[in-house]
Order: sequence, then structure tokens, then C-alpha cells
Amino acid sequence: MASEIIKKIADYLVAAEVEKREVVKVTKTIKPDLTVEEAYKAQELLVQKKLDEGHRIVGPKMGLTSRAKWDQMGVSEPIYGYVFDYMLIDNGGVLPFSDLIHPKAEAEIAFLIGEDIEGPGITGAQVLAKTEYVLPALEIIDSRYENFNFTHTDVIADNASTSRVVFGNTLRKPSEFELELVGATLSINGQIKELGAGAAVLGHPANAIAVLANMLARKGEKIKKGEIILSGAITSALLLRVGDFVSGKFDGLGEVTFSVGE
Ligand code: OOG
Ligand code: MG
Repeated sequence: MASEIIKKIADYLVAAEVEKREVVKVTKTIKPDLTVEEAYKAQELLVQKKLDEGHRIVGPKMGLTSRAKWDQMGVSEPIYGYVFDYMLIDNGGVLPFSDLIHPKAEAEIAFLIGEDIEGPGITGAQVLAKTEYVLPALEIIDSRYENFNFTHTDVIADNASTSRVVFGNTLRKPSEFELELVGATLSINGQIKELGAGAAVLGHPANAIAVLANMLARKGEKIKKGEIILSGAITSALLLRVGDFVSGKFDGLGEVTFSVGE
């Protein structure tokens, strides 16, 4: 049974998301000594609340897996969270700004998993062997904390800032690529703002999925066939404004776009 304080943290963060309201971080308000284990417990409760409301999990996601993100956020430890079906936006679609708090966009490579992956001891090569397809994605993160100001455990409890995802339409077999060499650009209104390559993500994006499998194993869980998993942002995230047209281009994987509406 989760303690009252862990329940309070989950309720605090769900309310912030639903009410589209930024809140002061948990380690400043509810529990200054929040541990990693307690933070994932709070995240689990938050995920369960969404499942109870009838939402479905698309897959787990990895975050904070590149130096660009570590430098931007001041937290340099990979984390995971969960993407739900209500978070999906069609490629080329519109993100209503008023649905969110202070959204930022990130370019990521996603993995469609072909076979269960159960840690511990999983390597990037094993992940690739069990990956059906890779596809490009833009993640829209929206920390529930004011100014995206958080510690490692705060952001874990907040479901790793997960908010919306746009998947691209190009699915390719991972064996057709050297994914670490796939170049990516992130543009707003036709101007390239960030650029990088797959290798920015722990040397190879498959390594991020391996880390995930090994983290889940500590709780007796595994990556499941059919899940679509984000491997984490290649570059730092860009703050969005109403009217922005956002494009991520990935060498060999095409383009993913969305517009920011009111
Ligand atoms: C945490 C989420 C990070 C990524 O791809 O690194 C993330 C944050 O920066 O708010 O999704
Ligand atoms: Mg991300």
C-alpha cells in the first residue's frame, strides 16, 4: 500500500495536469527528501489513475538520455515515464496551446517493439534484434512544475514531463540503418533551431531502450511487444508559442510536423 504522502504527490500532479496549472516542485512543498523509489511509486499511482479513467498506455518512454538535455535541465540521470493514447497528435496536426501549461518540443527516435524485452543485462544489440521498426517522433513535454524547475525525483513523480507525442509515418527496419548516425534537425517556422544525431542518445538510441528494460526489471516488469517507445530527446527542448510550425527531419526517416494552435 502506498503511504498517504505518496498518494498526495500523485493527486497534486494529476490535478496540475488536469487544471493546466504549474505547481511548485514536490521536493519544495510535500516531501523534501523524496527518494527515487518513492518518486516511481508516486508515478505508478498517477499512471494507475489514468488507466482507471480508461486511458491506454502506448508505451513507456525514456527521458534525460542526452548531454543536451542534461545541460538544459540540470539533471543528468536517465528516467522513464509513460505515454498514453490521449496524448497522441497526428503527424501534421494541431496542438492546442490552451490544453497545456508551457509546452516544449523535442526530436526523438521511437522504437516499435516486436518481442518482449526482459532485463536485467539487456544490451542495445539485443534491443535492436527485438525491434520491429524505428520511426521518427516529436515529443511535447509539459512539466507540471513552474519554469520546468525540478530535481531528479520531482521529474520522475511528474511522469517525466510527458504530455503529447507526434509520431512520423515512416517505419523502417532498424537493420537498414546505423541509427547512431541518423541526423536530425528541429525547426520552428522554417528555421533550424537544434540539430544532432542518434549517437547523442547514450551513444546509440537502442542503449536508452536497454537502460529502460534494465530499470523495469528492478520492479519485475518488462518491455512488451507492441509498445512504441521514445528513446529520449537528441537535442535540448524548444519552448513553443501559439502559431509555431514545428518540424523534425530525420535522415532516412522523413519529417514529423505539427502546428501550435490556440
Ligand atoms: C523531462 C523529460 C525529458 C527527454 O526526452 O529527455 C524527456 C524534462 O526535460 O522536462 O522527455
Ligand atoms: Mg522526451
